Amino acid sequence: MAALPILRYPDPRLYKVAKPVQAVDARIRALIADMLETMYEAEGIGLAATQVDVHERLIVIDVSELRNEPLVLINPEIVWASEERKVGDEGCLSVPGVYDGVERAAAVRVRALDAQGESRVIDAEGLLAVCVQHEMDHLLGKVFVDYLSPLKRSRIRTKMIKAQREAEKA
Ligand code: GNR
Ligand code: NI
Repeated sequence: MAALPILRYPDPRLYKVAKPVQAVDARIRALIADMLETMYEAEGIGLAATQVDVHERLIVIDVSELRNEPLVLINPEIVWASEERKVGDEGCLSVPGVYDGVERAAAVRVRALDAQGESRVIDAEGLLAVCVQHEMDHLLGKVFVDYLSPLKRSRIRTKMIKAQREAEKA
């Protein structure tokens, strides 16, 4: 297993649309292991393959307190979303240090394949519902800052590019 580098906003590769996983084979299982290691090392509650520059529909999530309840979603589809919507503060491993409110469905039902390639249905509410929607957006080439105002997004872009330059100097 190995932790993978995480793409940082505004890297254009974060805007690529992921393709379905064709087969849950040894390559995908190795990628799942690497993505879980990457997520735990970065202390995130979720990670989409897009963020590690793999453009296939694969997500790992762990919203548990003890960080011992990994969830793997392959080719996820939202089959139902509540009419009720909620605004919650979000952050992203690809936009470190930025947190802002995003409105999303309060609850969703998702169908996906698990790490064994078995079809599963997951009912999500609260933080899990937020995380599933945030990760599925990544697979569509969307980052949470895309929901913010153009002014906020432009400030975030400038801040990220500056931080990147500083990191390269160091
Ligand atoms: O670690 C993460 N925390 C988080 C907090 C609120 C809403 C969404 C998230 S997802 C984020 C990890 C990440 O960037 N996943 O793509
Ligand atoms: Ni994210």
